Amino acid sequence: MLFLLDYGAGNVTSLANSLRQLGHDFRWIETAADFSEATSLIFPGVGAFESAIQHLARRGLLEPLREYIDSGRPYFGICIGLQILFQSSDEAPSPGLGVIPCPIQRFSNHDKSVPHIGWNSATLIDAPVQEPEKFYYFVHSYCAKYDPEKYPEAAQWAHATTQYGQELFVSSVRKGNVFGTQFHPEKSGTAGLALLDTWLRAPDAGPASSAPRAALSLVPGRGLTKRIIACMDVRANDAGDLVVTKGDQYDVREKGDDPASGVSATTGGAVRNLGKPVALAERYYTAGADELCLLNITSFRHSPLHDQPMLAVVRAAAERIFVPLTIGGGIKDTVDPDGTARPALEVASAYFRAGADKVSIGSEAVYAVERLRARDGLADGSSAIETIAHAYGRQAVVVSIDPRRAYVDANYDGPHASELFHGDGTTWWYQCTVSGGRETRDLSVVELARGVELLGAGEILLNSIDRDGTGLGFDVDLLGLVKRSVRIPVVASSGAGNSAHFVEAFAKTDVEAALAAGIFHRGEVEIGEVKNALQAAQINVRR
Ligand code: 1PR
Repeated sequence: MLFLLDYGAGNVTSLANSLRQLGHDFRWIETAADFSEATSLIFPGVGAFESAIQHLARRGLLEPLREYIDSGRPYFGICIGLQILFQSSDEAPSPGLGVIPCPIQRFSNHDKSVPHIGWNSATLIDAPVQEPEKFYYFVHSYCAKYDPEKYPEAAQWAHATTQYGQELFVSSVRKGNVFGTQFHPEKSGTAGLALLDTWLRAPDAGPASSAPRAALSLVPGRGLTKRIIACMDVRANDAGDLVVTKGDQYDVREKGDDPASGVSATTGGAVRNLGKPVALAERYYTAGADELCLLNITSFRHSPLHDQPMLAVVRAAAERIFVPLTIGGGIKDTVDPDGTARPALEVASAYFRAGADKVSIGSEAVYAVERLRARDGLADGSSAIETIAHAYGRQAVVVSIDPRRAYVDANYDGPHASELFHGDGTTWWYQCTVSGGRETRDLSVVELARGVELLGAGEILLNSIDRDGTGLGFDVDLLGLVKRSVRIPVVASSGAGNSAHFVEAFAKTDVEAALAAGIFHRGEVEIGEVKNALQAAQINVRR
């Protein structure tokens, strides 16, 4: 019987969905006694090494896990489930299982963003023939460096390596009964599902090569691909159904009178309805989107966790799509109708359990940075960013920023004077907003981006209210500014009108991903077309 080991990390639901999709039965390890019934075991970790070790130790599962692996029965570790096999991790004081005598170390962020988030290739060390490149989804800040001179014994375990910037790391290990991947097969589309299925059909990995490993050199042009993300802004329409909508500069209502509702132009027409969220998500997954994003855009209103319809949408989407899913809107402390308080961490946990891989925090991140500023930059661990990053790892926390240009006199010398841009006879800085742009705050986009990075955000989703829905292209001034201010990945958003706009964003700035909504929903541009244009411009993408 196949068993899955769940220590409360984020990606167990995704793995369970993948196994169901592939038609494999499984059970969960609940107690130490369950290990004796397991004939194969998958440990799908994500997040923090220390919380994984502590959680297993608290539940009395750490030693039984070691005994299970020593017994020679098949083991497949994913991400933290791979890292735990190693001697130690820079991330944590607790030792690992020590099966592989080598430390897990942090990526250097001198030449690149950390975490390493996105699709990268895994090159098999002993591939008999040169196989076509396969791409898998990675999300981690720590790795086992591939260094046969320094760690010859550990290099013997290496099954595949991956290049990120100027570093080469072990992306899968294989020896005897043990197999492990640093990437997430459950989130790696058809390539990942095929890899899982192959292992499940023959889980005895077999002997690894005993030949000494040679040093490998970096290959120019190889490495992390640029991600293309489809975003669905979701809200209830006037009939109460959850629909994907799309605004112009955040106004999602039809212009002009709406005969059905009798609402006049002065108060706004009906909510634009561009389709059902789950059906659209499935369409974008099939079309090759590298990631999907679902944003509950009315969550600035009261958004209780009890009976939350977005949870059902996430659950249904996660059963059908096998690329990462980010959920945003309403990730904050809430109160249910019966008065039960739900801290942001509990709200996020409900979305992770439903199948989300990351949560995106909007307004609450602005308030958290304002509080941080009031404490002279001292983090106190209380914000939603901190509590969620602590429990699930920073890679699971995205901050969605909704900035708007604030126009000032050309001779402005106020507090944001160092962040001014000039063009077409105007001068501006980028000001943050909350509640879907309804309220501006005295905080610049640079202050917000740096603040959320300090609090523990793993990625920034950078919208632009000025460009949203206009089709005029991404605001490259804004992208460059934020990208230069932080060391975490940045996703460009708002304004895409054609494929050339994606090329421009990646050519002119170092953003890691670009997101669009309207052009994909209206079928004006296909995801494949965008990737063709990027490839033609020598920009590395997943095919
Ligand atoms: O504040 O934590 O509850 O989060 C609310 C979330 O909802 C935030 O991520 C915020 O950006 C989003 N949101 C709120 N109101 C709106 C609105 O449109 N009225 N949508 C809204 C933001 C922006 C992008 C959009 C891109 C690309 N949508 O998600 O998809 O601009 O569009 P385009 O390619 O068509 O130009 P909280």
